[in-house]
Amino acid sequence: MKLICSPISPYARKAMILARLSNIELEEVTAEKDGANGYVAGDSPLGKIPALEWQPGQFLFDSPVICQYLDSLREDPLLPEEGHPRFIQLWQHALGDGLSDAVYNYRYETVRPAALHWDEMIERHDRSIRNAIATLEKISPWLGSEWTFGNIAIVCGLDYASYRAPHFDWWTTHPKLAEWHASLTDNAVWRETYAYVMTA
Ligand SMILES: N[C@@H](CCC(=O)N[C@@H](CS)C(=O)NCC(=O)O)C(=O)O
Repeated sequence: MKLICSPISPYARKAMILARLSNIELEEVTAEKDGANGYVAGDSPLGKIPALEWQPGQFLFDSPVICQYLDSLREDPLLPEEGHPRFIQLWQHALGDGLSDAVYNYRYETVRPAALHWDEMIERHDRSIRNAIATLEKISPWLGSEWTFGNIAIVCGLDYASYRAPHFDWWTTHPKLAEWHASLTDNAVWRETYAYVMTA
């Protein structure tokens, strides 16, 4: 199967991690951005990545759908089938994705020329990032040190936050979360999918 992606997309990286954990072979194709069209090779009408060619010429999106599909191919799916445990995992996954969304939106508000900055919107995204990280710090003792459906999204969100918004310095200000994060980074799957080159 072909995954249209970018190595720095936290959403695409979730699918890359899940595929590796599940021994699913994906052809990872880096999409090119094309102005107003977004990622044109994405085969998503929204111009976004990731997109997964799950049937010839047919593409699944967005990343939670792709992850649930890849997980459904496993003999032992990570996502519990039903009930409370399922929705806890989906909630944790949404929290990780929500952190990525907030960092993504924050970045696009702040990379504009200063005259176009909208301070209230920057503040809005800043608040989401801080609140998401504070919530993660609180729940970190219960997340466990293995790749669950939720933990995949949380690790991707935190790494993306470290890369795109390093001034938040979440790993210093939230030590329990930093310790939890470290417990999931000493493995081949994390290393193989980590594409960020820190400049600061
Ligand atoms: N909710 C979507 C978000 C995907 C998304 O925003 N991807 C970004 C890359 S990290 C993108 O394609 N941006 C291009 C654009 O919006 O033009 C998902 O989980 O797949």
